[in-house]
Amino acid sequence: MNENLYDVLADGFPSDRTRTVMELEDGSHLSYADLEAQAGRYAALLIALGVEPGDRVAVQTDKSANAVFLYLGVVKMGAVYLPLNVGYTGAEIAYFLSDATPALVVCRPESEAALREIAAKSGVPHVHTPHVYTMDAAGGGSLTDAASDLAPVIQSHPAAADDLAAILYTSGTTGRSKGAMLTHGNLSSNALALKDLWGFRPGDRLLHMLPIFHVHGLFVAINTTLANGSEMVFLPKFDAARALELLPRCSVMMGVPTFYVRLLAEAGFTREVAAGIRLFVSGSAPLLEETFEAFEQRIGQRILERYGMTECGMITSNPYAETPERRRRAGTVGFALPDVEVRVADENGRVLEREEIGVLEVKGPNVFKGYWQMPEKTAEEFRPDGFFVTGDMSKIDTEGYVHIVGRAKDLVISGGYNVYPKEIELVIDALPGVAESAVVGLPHPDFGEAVTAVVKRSALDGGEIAEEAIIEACTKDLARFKVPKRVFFVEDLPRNTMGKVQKAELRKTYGETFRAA
Ligand code: MLC
Ligand code: AMP
Repeated sequence: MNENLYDVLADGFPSDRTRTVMELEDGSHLSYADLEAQAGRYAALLIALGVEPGDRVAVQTDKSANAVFLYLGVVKMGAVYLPLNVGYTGAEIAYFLSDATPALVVCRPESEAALREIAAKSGVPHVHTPHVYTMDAAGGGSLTDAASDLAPVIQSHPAAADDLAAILYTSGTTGRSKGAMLTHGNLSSNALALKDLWGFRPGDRLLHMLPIFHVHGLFVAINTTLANGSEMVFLPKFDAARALELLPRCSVMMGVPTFYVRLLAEAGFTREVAAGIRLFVSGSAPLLEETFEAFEQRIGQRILERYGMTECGMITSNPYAETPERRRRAGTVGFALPDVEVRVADENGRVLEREEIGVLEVKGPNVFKGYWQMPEKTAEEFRPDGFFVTGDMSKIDTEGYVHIVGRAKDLVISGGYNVYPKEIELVIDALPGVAESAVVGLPHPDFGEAVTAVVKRSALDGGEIAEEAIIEACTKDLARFKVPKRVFFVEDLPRNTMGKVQKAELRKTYGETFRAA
């Protein structure tokens, strides 16, 4: 049997391929037949261009139906899909391209010239022939033009479950991003598990407002919907007012906590508006208990919180079908998915008892194959018995619910996007006028956490650098969601006796900064 993810998903496509797969912003509909034809044409183009199974295809484009079909076409012909956040700057992209050496790059038309230059420097082959193609926000551009006359590929590349389907970059504690290698088996096991676990049924319609270059919007939302052969209302981005208009026509919504905070800020978000939704899912960042409770009070539904990460897809979920003993519980992320094992261990790997706090470890068909070209890093993060060490501080309570109580890794999650302080600190420390910096996440009413920098100026360089200059410099090098929302200056960074910066102290000192906002 072909274990290509595309074929696994296609098993769930409706037998009547004229059925809708996506309704777009302008009200137009695309069918499963459109999906098959367009994904097949992209697959044909890649093959014609000499892209081979296992080659990487890097894609930095806006969210569109064709961007989804391109993802499916890449997977179908056996290449490895590498999505990149449109917020990433040239400097960030240069690293990804040099590390992943894709055979083909697809970008926004406005970044074509810059991407060509970066691709040439990064060793992307055939750049002169040209293997840098464009896709605009509506899904048009040179890639779609080149594919338009081709006969769609029908047969998917025969892939084994262990073959790579995608690489997603996740920032690292050292400041260098790591490419998480996800296999066909990783992605299909997760899609099939979620489809069953969350009760996907005929006629479901998902409100899709997430970005599609990360696990949540790409794999959890899209793969699960396709595996069920159902529909998505597919919007370019989250917009609370549009959500209010569309919710009455949908049955499932997935979002990061910021989506739910913003919905609750709308007076028009009422029980009536949400009455047709059978499932609201939250993840990618902790959902505050107060949000969970306010939502239940206003809407009469409990948000289902689940937990996952780039390396593992979805790991745990609160129950879909609730019983008096097993309800969706605020502040917990529920239970391991079927076939997934979780345990809490100390830093030496000793497994802890219920209620004891340690680091969550995961094993199962969802767990990635390793970091792209980083065998040592990969080995460091796996236990000898195959469990992956997530870096999330957690406990499993006496009833078996998993709680994420913090992070062993130095990580900020802002509006569902991960930001590794080290990456920002490296940019700030390189500025003239800066002696050193520490970046922390502070509580923020909208984003959950806000990236904040605390800086010690350097007397050597005049000692005058201002907050605006630091923010401006960061904006040049870093995606906007990583740029500090505030910068504070100190005489000295607080350190412990080992000389390590005490970030907890900084979080306490500046903790109220955004609360009133
Ligand atoms: C936008 N901005 C952000 C930001 N998003 N700043 C910090 N954090 C963010 N997440 C910046 C903008 O650049 C702008 O800055 C300013 O904030 C205001 O923008 P906005 O219009 O309010 O932002 P908006 O477009 O509404 O975006 C907010 C958002 C979006 C929350 C809707 O970030 C989003 O869709 N997040 C979802 C992220 C996600 O999908 N994560 C899943 C990862 S997978 P300026 O300076 O230009 O004014 C994963 C695994 C798992 O984690 O378990 O799922
Ligand atoms: P990413 O690397 O972008 O995939 O982000 C994964 C990280 O997001 C996890 O390691 C957790 O720290 C965090 N995360 C995801 N879902 C949740 C959740 N429901 N509660 C708390 N943290 C979460």
